[in-house]
Amino acid sequence: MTDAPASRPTLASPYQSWLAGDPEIASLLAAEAERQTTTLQLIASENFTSPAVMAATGSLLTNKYAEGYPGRRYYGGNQVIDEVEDLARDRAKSLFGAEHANVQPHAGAMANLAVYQALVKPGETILAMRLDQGGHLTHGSPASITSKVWRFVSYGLTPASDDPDRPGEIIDFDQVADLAKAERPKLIVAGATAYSRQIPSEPFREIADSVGALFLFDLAHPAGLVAGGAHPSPVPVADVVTFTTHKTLRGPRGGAILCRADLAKAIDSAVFPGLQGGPLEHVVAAKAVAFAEAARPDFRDYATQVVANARALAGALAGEGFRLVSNGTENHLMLLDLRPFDAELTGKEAQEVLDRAGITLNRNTIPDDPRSPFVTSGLRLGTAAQTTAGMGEEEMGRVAGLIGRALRQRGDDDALAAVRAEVGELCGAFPPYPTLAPGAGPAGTDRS
Ligand code: DSN
Repeated sequence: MTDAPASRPTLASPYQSWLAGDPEIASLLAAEAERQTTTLQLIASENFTSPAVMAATGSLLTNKYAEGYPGRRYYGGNQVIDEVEDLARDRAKSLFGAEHANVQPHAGAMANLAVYQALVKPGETILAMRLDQGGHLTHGSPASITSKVWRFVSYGLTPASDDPDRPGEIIDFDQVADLAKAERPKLIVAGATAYSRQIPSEPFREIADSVGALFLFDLAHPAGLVAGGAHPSPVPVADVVTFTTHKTLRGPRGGAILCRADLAKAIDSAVFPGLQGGPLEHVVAAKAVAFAEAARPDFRDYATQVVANARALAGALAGEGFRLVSNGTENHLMLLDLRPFDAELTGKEAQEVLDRAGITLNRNTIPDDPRSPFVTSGLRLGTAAQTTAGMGEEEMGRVAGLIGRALRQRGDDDALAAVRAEVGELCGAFPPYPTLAPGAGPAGTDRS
């Protein structure tokens, strides 16, 4: 257990002192603040959101019920809330060039469910990417409610290839086209959670048009890259785009939907009252803050650096003896095949060893993984968070070296402790919240 909060830095929350009456939670927040700032955050779906986003998330808007939409609420007293939500919708539309935005989904999963509910009748067919090839649970995994309500058909990746000029393990568009022709889906879904290449929208659009299907792009992971101009935008091409606000977009935890104006009513009704009750307006306010931050010129630099860092990290990890799924990365993440590094090492063990060394990431199945999803032969890593903290390509080389060392010496506690100490030193030079932590951070990292 950690010390009392009074002896801790207060970066755990802008309101840490208000938690004095709950020392248990205050202490846990302080411990998490320490973990986030002294260890490497390489989970591809995480980021360090700004103090302004945290302030809005922690605001008194959490007190307000606002079922409905601006101008059409079921409770009184929503004048301010309406302005907040209108601002969030307008900023989302402007950031992505969309005709309509719904900023109420509590999460990306809810956003996808709402789109299915709006556009596809129960039992009708949806074509999406298989979970074990990089898709998401809500793309029809047998474990997800989505597969119980709708009939899913899944596409996957091309076979692995050693040819650097023709990488394998990329979306198999021939398969997408063949399945679309054979199954006549109502909706085709693009998007993934563990796919390291850019996903073009045009081939999906063409295939959808050829069979009269609608086209949803699940932009959960690269939304920030699109906002920052580092990934092509699906917004002008797809009928609907869902995304999460907390990954590369660096906002609060939540989801959102963009769509054409003619689909707005169906999408809005599917979110509320179809799926959710009262929206989380404190989170909607924080989404508005994040959309404004992502529209600033420095966010373009950030998005470019995220991708450059991913490329540097991937190259350095290949040098350590890992195999990169699809031979590399074009976005913020990469998938490592551990088997060429060490045939005995599983993703589960690697994740646990790296946790002990202060390196946080997640195990992940690789395409056609012989091991179970709980064990896996792979790791997924992303650069969104440590890029926010100010790290660049040089640091990515160091990070790859630390990962290789920790995994090679995983039976040696002293060696792991030495890696942990170096990780602490590296993180100490790149504080994600220089204005909240004691002392000043390096130039250029102050986002307050
Ligand atoms: N859990 C998210 C991720 O890590 O990619 C997807 O929902």
